Amino acid sequence: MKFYITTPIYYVNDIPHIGHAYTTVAADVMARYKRLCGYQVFFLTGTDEHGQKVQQAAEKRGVTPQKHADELHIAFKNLWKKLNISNDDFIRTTEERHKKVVQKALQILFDKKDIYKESYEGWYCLSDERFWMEKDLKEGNCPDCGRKVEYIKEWNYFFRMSNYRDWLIQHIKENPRFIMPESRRNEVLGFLGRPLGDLCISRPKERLSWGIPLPFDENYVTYVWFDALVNYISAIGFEYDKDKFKNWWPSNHHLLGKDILTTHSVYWSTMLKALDLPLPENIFAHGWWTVNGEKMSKSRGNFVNPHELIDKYGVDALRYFLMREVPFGLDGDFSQRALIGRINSDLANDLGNLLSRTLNIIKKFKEGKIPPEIDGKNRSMEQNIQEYFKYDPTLKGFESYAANSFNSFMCKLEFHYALSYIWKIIGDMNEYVQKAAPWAEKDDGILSNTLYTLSEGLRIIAVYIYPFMPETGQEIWNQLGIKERIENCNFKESIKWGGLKDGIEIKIGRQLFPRVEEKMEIGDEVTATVTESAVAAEERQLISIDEFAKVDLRVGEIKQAEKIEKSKKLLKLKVDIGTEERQVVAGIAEHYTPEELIGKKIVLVANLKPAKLMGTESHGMVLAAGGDGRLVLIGFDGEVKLGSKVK
Ligand code: ME8
Repeated sequence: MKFYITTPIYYVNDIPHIGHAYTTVAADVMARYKRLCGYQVFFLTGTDEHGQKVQQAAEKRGVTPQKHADELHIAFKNLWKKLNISNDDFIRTTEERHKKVVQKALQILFDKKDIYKESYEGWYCLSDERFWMEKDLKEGNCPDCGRKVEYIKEWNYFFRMSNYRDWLIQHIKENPRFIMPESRRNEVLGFLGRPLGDLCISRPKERLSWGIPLPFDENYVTYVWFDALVNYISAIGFEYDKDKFKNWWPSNHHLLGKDILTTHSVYWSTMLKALDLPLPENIFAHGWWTVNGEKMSKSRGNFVNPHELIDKYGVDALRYFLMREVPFGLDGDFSQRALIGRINSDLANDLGNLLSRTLNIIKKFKEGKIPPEIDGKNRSMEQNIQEYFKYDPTLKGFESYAANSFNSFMCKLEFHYALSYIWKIIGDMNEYVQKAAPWAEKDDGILSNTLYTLSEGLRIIAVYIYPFMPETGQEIWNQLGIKERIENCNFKESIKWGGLKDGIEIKIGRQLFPRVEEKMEIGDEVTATVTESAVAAEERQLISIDEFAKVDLRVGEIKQAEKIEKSKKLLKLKVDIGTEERQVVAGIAEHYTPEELIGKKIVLVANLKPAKLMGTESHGMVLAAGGDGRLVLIGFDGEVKLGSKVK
């Protein structure tokens, strides 16, 4: 079973931004998933280093195009490393292995008369590097990028693309998965419904010198798109490594943005047909990211640099956000606010808390070791879960149910569905832990079952999220005390219930996702700081505002105070909370004399379960702050009514 996936090769005219990161992360998610599923995977990315754009960028910097490309392609490699991209190869179009294949492909087409020379005149867009017919221009400018066009007349070489139009229409119609999503497929069919010209594949050297020379005419270089598209076959050995090529071609997915759908679905498909090669199984054109509603560009100053986001929020938070926020195929708008929202809710609250809660309870009640699943004299695991899960899928059934749905989402590149599906299960587990309340469980068997259920659920979730968040998936395993690396496991095997061995020692580690505090600034700008995770894991247990609201805090006044016999620390207080007087035992005898307490306004926890301390009943708790061996009662800065709620 083999799987070959590609990203576009990116122009080295500038450094990469989140748009480039988007396609590459998506390809990485698929590559990692398929590897886990046992596929032999080839994941290709790279850089497009010829053509006018790159030549101009080099001129601007006052360096040769080669030096420029040598320097700039590193920016892409560095970003992919930082994003944990697991590409198997990185192709540069200035490499010999690529140039040779481009020339070979040109020669094949020239020899079979699919390439011919003709005089040509028309409107040329420097930025798009293509000719337009006068009727296509928009107010005299390029209909695609809106920039100025030049009138050019020259001899050039052409590829007989028009010959393949009817065949291509039929291929697209017969293969619904060839172009995805469907809306894009219809767009291409619409484009092909109009007359299709031949493709100009050369540029005279006197106008553009930075390109691969045509093998049959040294006065010309190859059109950058003909050069670039060939990367998908040059990297895997076309015409120089037959076995390698046979193993990998045709590719399973070409992932790209909607901006370059025509070049891939029309130019590339017809080029392949002319070369007698089968077409890729799928070309997937995803949507476009804008930033706060605007097109991203350096000149607008809204260029989103992935390095900064990774430094601020972590690599997996960014990977998760890109894959979860927008359905793959639709356009999306990037804002830090949305990113922070995802981090705080999905990652910190839902996933991070679930792990830290589970592990801390295991630490506290089970000496830090994964407890066994079933205690003979107690309820079975199924009973345990069924009680809390009234709906399907139960956690236990999730290995088959979830795997099927998850796999079908992944095969359709519906990353957001795959993730929301997993987050539904994470939500179920949070509900489960809340209802099962293991911290209050007295029955040891039930407690063991609950804790096993939670840790085994987390172990499996880690496998599911690993393709999206490789570091987080592995970190969950590490903290559960599992020594293996997820990438060395088999997906189907590792999602089977019961894989977690009881008795292993957990290793509570870093907080998975620290909450990010959001601070609004002028306009729509958001600055954010990551809260430090220095506090011990137990203290980091965050609660929601609703959970906090469960504590009934009231203003009270101490009416009476007396020592409790034989106790050094305890005082018996009578506290007036407006509607009633409460008897409360407080451990403040070493810090206050009974007399000085009378008339003090204090904060009382009014809904605490009654307790007996040294034989005296206590109906609440008085709040005090400690430090340097001294306890100080919490009071008020001004007048407050007895019984008012403290919020
Ligand atoms: O077109 N939103 O390179 P390129 C989403 N060299 N994706 C975006 C994006 C955005 N705002 N901006 C860029 C080229 N992308 C050619 C490709 S392939 C044989 C040659 C992504 O550097 C998206 O994948 O302009 C888009 O198709 C690609 O970067 C364009 O990269």
